[in-house]
Amino acid sequence: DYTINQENLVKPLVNEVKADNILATITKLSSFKNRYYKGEFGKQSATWIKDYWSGLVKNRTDATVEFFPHSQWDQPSVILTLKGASDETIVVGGHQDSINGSFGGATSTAPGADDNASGIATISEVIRILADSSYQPQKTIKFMAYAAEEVGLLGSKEISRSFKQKNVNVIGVMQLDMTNFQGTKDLDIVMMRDYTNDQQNNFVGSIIDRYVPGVKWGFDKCGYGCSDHASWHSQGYPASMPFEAKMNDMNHNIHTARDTLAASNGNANHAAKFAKMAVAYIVELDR
Ligand code: LEU
Repeated sequence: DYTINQENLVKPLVNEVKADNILATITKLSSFKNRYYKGEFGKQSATWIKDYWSGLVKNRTDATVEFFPHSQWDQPSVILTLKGASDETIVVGGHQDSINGSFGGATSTAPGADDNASGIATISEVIRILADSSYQPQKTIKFMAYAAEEVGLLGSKEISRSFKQKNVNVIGVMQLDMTNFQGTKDLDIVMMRDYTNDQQNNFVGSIIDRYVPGVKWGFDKCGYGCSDHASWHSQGYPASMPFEAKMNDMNHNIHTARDTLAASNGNANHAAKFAKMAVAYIVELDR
């Protein structure tokens, strides 16, 4: 449920978040020429994420990392599972693919440092912290790097449909897509109201107030199913989309060769706020 009462567990984990780890992951992911859903680079980057996440959990016997293959294109999604005693499932995900322009292309330059190396790097830091701590999940926690978001949420559509078909009891979904560009001066985290669950959005807001002091949050709308949370929402699962800025103020270099780390200030301080929020969200929802 949405009560907040795990301070003894949550606080030390939140304190473990290190922006420099997020920075290193963004640097690596944005060094691929692109992470397009078709072509060699998008496959290579998926393999890199799978290997990286496998290394983060190598000392955990309760963890598995798998590809979720897609039949219509080569780039697989990546799913890391921390298995708890209960089948109730918490999903924290973001898309791994990047794109240049609306038409993309397997050879164009698309570093996607903010869109969405930042989200995958934020998630990776959460994985590292939970894996390194002695934290034992009660529920099942799944981290996802979706393929093919930029071409119509394709990877997350297949995954959320298959979860629904198998009746997986997903009790909460958090989408991290663009976490490292602070475009709105007086706001740090902006909860998108459309294609999301109001109650869970308010819960995430309360999580921020309690565990990420000094971070200001508010609401806005995408105006369309702007990211993978919409896939889960369409299947009836409660989803939230905490975003880097108000829609109008977001990073306007995305989908170009200029979506570099330098264009997000060259540090990962903004994304670190999202990692703190996500750790606290997972542990509070897990208990
Ligand atoms: N990163 C998203 C996309 O390119 C857009 C953003 C507004 C959430 O699909």
